[in-house]
Amino acid sequence: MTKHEPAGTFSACPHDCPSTCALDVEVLNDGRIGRLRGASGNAYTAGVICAKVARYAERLYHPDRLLKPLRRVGPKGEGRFEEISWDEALDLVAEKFLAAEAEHGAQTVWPYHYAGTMGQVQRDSIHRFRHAKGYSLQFDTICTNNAWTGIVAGTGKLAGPDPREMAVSDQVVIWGTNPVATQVNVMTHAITARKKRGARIIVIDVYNTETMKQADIGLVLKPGTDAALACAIMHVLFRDGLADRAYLEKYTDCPAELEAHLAQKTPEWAADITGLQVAQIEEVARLIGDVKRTYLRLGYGFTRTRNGAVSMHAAASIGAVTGCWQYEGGGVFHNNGAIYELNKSMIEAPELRRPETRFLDQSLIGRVLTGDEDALQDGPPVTAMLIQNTNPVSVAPEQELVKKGFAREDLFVCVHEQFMTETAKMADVVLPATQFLEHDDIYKGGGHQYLMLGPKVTEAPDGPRENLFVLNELAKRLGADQHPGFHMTAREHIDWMLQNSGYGTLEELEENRWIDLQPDFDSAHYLGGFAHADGKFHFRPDWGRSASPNKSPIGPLGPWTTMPELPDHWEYLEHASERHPFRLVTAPARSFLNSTFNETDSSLKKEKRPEVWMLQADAEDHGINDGDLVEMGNNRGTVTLHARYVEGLTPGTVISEGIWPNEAFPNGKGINTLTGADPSAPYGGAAFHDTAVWVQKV
Ligand SMILES: Nc1nc2c(c(=O)[nH]1)N[C@H]1C(S)=C(S)[C@@H](COP(=O)(O)OP(=O)(O)OC[C@H]3O[C@@H](n4cnc5c(=O)[nH]c(N)nc54)[C@H](O)[C@@H]3O)O[C@H]1N2
Ligand SMILES: Nc1nc2c(c(=O)[nH]1)N[C@H]1C(S)=C(S)[C@@H](COP(=O)(O)OP(=O)(O)OC[C@H]3O[C@@H](n4cnc5c(=O)[nH]c(N)nc54)[C@H](O)[C@@H]3O)O[C@H]1N2
Ligand code: SF4
Ligand SMILES: [Mo]
Repeated sequence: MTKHEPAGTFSACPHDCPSTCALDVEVLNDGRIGRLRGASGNAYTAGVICAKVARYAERLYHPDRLLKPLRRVGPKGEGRFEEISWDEALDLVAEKFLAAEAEHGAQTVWPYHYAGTMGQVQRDSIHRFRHAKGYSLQFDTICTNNAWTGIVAGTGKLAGPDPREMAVSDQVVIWGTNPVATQVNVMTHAITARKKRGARIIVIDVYNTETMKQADIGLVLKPGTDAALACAIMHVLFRDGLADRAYLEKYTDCPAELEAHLAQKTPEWAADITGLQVAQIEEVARLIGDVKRTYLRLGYGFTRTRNGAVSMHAAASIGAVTGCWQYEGGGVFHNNGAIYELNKSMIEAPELRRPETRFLDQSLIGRVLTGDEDALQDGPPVTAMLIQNTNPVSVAPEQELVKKGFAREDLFVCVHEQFMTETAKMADVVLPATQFLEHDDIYKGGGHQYLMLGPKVTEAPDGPRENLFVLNELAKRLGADQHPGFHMTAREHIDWMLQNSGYGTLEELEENRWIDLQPDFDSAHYLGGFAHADGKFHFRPDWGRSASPNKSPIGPLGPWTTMPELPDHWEYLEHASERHPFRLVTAPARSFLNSTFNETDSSLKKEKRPEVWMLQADAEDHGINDGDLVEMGNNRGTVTLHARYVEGLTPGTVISEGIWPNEAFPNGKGINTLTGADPSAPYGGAAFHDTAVWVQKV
């Protein structure tokens, strides 16, 4: 018998992760998928991917994958379903959507989606579908609002220095992100800089993360106090002659005002607010001032507080004071979303959108589904939903309301999923979805600069269908498939988008796998001026009218009128109180990706169980021993989980990693029982790491 060499092919990681890795896919002799590896020819992926995606075969061939369309038979949420055919399922969904529309108008239907796949076709075709019918729109608030608003308030554009320049930096400041867990490639490039150039790595977080353990200097501060740290750093820079005054004059809006404003923002002032030592702040400020090639890599984590946009803007302002932007390996980077300029009109059909249609806030899904009039914007109730690429019954804040909403008998829900998630369990119809290796799509990297093809590399089992299929078929059954986008395959969509964006053809991309869209050095470093109309970096943002790509469609939200005019600590946080003595941060787990992978055995084994991590002294004050089962709660609800003593936290802070299934908690209530949905300022968004709680022994 001749032994065949395993074949290889390629893809791109579809998950909601800034790394969007280029993948080499091993195809075994029997045609099944083997290991996934990072493509070495891709300069950002550089051969490295995370462990959970390397072992993707476990998820692809998982015995619990959904394979057949299902219709609910028992009471809502009980989880009893019967198999039906695709035609029956799609007919039923169309019939229910039409009936809902006849009773309440088209906006009673709310297609709800997020970034389970980041593929441009499979993720965003749902917009074409909703526009074609005039269904309610979705205002995306669950992830990026504060971060994008804060950075764009300063730079005017969501883009920055080439992320690969981290490897030629002399100092990488990893601020409010935990890349060892959440975007491993940041570490690849930072460690390269350390090995090749002796670069220093500084990490700023609220606990001693795996990333901080690899740092030369780690600063552990209180959640939501980063702007105070940033102000004190800038105070020292001005005070000690480390500010680049020529740069400030040329490139920033109001340097003299900023300097005067910062005069009182001393390290002593910030030490009080942040819980850091004065000496720590002085040291880091001096290092940031002394080392010209400093690359500030700013993450999402430190913006998931009610004041998060202010934190991001303040941290980004540091780069404009030192002028590190001018140097290779220097500058401030958060995300490259604005460099791609894709023409997605065939996918999304924006011309079909009716201007009067309401945007419902994604994070407020609990309030929307329980009939909150503000959340519904005084419009009709939501009585029908199609859900793709998201698992709100685990990931959305105010979980008690979310569950109550999904339990409504008068709400018809169709969930298109790969697994029987907690959201799918609440559905009336469940449709099985393909996984990324089984369909065609195209991806862009937020943390890098490649546009990447992810072609279909293996046949799906009999049953699951791609998102595009479901949307096109439903549009047809609803009599709303006039737009040509409903009659195209994913490959045709990719080709159309590429050609109409000026990026060649699908055939060319199949040859090249990816396109490097890195802007030239001068524009990436804003050497010709920042992206605001006046060409300046703005220390004084126009919060209510910023250029944020996440700008609220219903105007500024939260107490935005009281936002600080210049970088400052802003007290808009869910503060601890006598009743709620702790502040909870619900950081991601390394082996899960949001709620994805919380169904695979190897990830579950690594993460073990839901826990709350506390300082021993804090725990003892409340009579809690290491390993005790405890209740953690606030006015939104209570969860039960095990306590663990850890070091490397500020007093009063507790950490719970990972979005576990609700059922992994002894009382059946997941971590988002505790998190709030009230909008951050200025443009909304859930503050997942900003939650006051009490913790007590069960
Ligand atoms: N393994 C894994 N990878 C993931 C994800 C996952 O769940 N698991 N999620 C994916 C998604 S959707 C996203 S958006 C990205 C997000 O990735 P990141 O940008 O890394 O953001 P977060 O994961 O929210 O939080 C990162 C860190 O911020 C810290 N943090 C929280 N509050 C504060 C604060 O007030 N100040 C400071 N300085 N730090 C704070 C947390 O402790 C955590 O260590 O990761 C993606 N990658
Ligand atoms: N407590 C707490 N909660 C959080 C966060 C936190 O840090 N702490 N982070 C928040 C953030 S940043 C985010 S982005 C959200 C993310 O929340 P979600 O967007 O809900 O992300 P996932 O939990 O990964 O769920 C994605 C789902 O999409 C499905 N899926 C994947 N590909 C496809 C496909 O091609 N078709 C279909 N139909 N389905 C597919 C997967 O099986 C999975 O169930 O969670 C938020 N929730
Ligand atoms: S690091 Fe992120 S992009 Fe890369 S393989 Fe893992 S989840 Fe995917
Ligand atoms: Mo996210």
